[in-house]
Parts: sequence; C-alpha cells; structure tokens
Amino acid sequence: MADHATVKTALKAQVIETPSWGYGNSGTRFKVFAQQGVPRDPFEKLDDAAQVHAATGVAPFVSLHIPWDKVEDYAALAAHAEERGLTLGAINSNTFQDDDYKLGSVAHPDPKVRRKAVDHLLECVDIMDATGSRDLKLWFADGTNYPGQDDIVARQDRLFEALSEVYARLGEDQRMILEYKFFEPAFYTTDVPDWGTSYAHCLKLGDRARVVVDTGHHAPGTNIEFIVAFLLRERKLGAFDFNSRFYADDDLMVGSADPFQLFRILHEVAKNGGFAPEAQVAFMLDQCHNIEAKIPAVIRSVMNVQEATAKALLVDTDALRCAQQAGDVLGANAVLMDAYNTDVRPLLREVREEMGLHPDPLAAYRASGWQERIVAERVGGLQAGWGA
Ligand code: PSV
Ligand code: MN
Ligand code: MN
Repeated sequence: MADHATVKTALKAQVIETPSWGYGNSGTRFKVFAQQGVPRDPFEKLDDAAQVHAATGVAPFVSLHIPWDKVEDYAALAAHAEERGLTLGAINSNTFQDDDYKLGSVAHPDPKVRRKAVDHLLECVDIMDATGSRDLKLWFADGTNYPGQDDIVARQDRLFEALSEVYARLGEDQRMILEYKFFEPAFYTTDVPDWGTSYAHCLKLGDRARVVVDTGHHAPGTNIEFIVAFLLRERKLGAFDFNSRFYADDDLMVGSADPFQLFRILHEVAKNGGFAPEAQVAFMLDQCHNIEAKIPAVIRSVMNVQEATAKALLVDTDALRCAQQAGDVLGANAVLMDAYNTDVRPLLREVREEMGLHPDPLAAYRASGWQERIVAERVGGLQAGWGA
C-alpha cells in the first residue's frame, strides 16, 4: 500500500485543466437552457475558472476555444489569468462551424477550403505564442456520410499534409495534440476515428505530436484503459478530455456515470508514470453543463477526478505485482478492488486542509457568494458555441 504521505503529496501536486466552454451556456443540439450569471466574455470565463481553482486548489489551467474565445489582445487575457493564479492551457481550434466545412476542413476535396482551415490552425499557433500555451488541440469533424462520397485514402493524405504544415510551425516547446472520435458529425467514415489513426499520424509527425483520449469518444464497451496504457508505453499520450457518457459523446460530468472506469484509467496512469510532470500528460475536462449549475458542476468534476486519482494511488502495487506473478487471478483483482472500494473522501478533506483550503470545495464555493454576485452583475451571458 502506498503510504498516505506519498499519496497526499501526489494529490496536492495534481493539475487539472478546465474548459472555457464549460462556463458558458451550452448544451445539446435540441435546447440550450440559459442560466443566469454566465460569463459575457472570455475574461469572465477566467473569473469563473478562478473560483474553481480557489475552491479546489488543483485547477489552475484553462483551455480556450478559438474563435469562441477570440479577443483583441491575447497577452492581456493571459495577464488576466495570471492575476487570478491561472495559466492559459490548450488552444482548441474550430474547423467545424463554417458553411465552408460542409464536406470537411483539412480533408476537404477543395484546396481553397483546406487552405482556410490550415490558416485557422496557424492562427491558433500565433495565439499560443501570445498566451504562452503549450498545446494546440485538434479535433476534426471531417469525414463522409455516404459510401463513395469521397476517397478515404486521399482524405488521409490531405489530413496529413495539413497536420505537417501546422506541425512545422510549432515552436520548440509547443505541441500538437490530436483527438479522435469514432463518429459524428460524419457517420460513414470519420477521418480520425480512433486512437490508432491519431497515433499513426502523430508518429509520423514527430515527438511533439501526441494523442488525446476523450473518454466520451469510444464505442460502448471499449477498454479505454488499455488504450491509455498502450499510449503511455509509447510516450504518445498527450492529454485526456475527461467527461462521462451513457450512450455517446454525452459530455456529462466526469466520473458521474462510471466512476469505476475512471478509476481503471487512472490506475494505468499512476502505474505507468503518467502523473509525473515529465510524462507531460494534460488532464483536461471537456464537458458542458446544460441543466446543472456550471461552476459547481466543474468543481464536482474536479473532485471526481481527485477521488479516482486517490483510489488509483492507493493501489498496493507490490501486492498487485506479486499476485500477478504468482498467477493469482482473484488475488490480483482483489488488490485493485480494495483500492477502488476505499472511501477516500476523508483523505481528500485532509489534503485540502493541509493546502489551506476548505475541506468541502462545494461548500466553499457556496459560502463565497460568487454565484449571487454574478447573477446580480452579469446580464446577457454568452452562449459557448455548441447547441445553438
Ligand atoms: C466534439 O466531439 C468535441 O466534444 C470534441 O471532443 C472537442 O474536444 C470539443 O468538441 C471541443 O471542440
Ligand atoms: Mn474532446
Ligand atoms: Mn466530444
């Protein structure tokens, strides 16, 4: 059993990145239920993210989405973040909301559309230069709906050409992280449908290209922890987009539907050195909150990741190895289940108190008065971009 002091140190060092779009009004394609007090601009999104960090102590990074978070002066946005103890994280591109992208973006058959998409990605790298962000996060809606609609291989060639041009533009300390998704909005073929496709492109691009595992982007029953273990072994796991799902890309709060899956994933992370800073794995949320209060939902999500992490760190790795080597199937499984079944909430309360925080982040947020203040002060909050 890892000793509690080591587990606590690791929990205090944990870093979780929250998404700017999680703070704005967003939801499903059917209806966005607008909430009062939501941010009116990217600066106010950071103000809300600062509340999450203040309550949890482990969420100092915030991902931006361009153009949803377009501002005149990105250095000013970065300074605004810094003043609140935050750092700007991944820059997410958007090549899926223009009419031009009906048949795709970087894999579109028309070179003019591809140029437009690549120029947007290059603009995102310019923004990273201004914000100091390390990661360019790419998710492509590209694909086809009908057999014969386009040439599958030609689309891969176009995709790779675009990725190569953008990769060549990255600075020494910048990375490209490529997300996969097995379906939607294209339904017949998706140009980056799975980790293998993302991995193959990243491998060819070079060391600074890595795969993003979005937990919601797999077919039901997929063993995500296997993918995570494999990518960590290859040093190609760049980031997580955490969320939770019952059916598909539901974008619900991470750890809410299947906390055991989150534990299994984080066990592989812990076991394979993925929490070490040198592993350079970003732990991001990719969620939206349509019916629940947004800031408390992000806080809850951060707490869910912390709880799963604590359980993963409590796995008795020596006992596990012994049982595995002895071929003790039930014993090995019991070691994992013992850790999973531990109530880590008292441990996390201690961790927070030792960090100078309220032991209950949600109570801390309620007591802060922030929610009442934003409801009173902010009128006409922004829609984040999805679900219009
Ligand atoms: C679309 O599926 C998506 O949810 C991807 O997961 C991206 O990370 C996110 O949107 C933001 O572009
Ligand atoms: Mn995602
Ligand atoms: Mn998604």
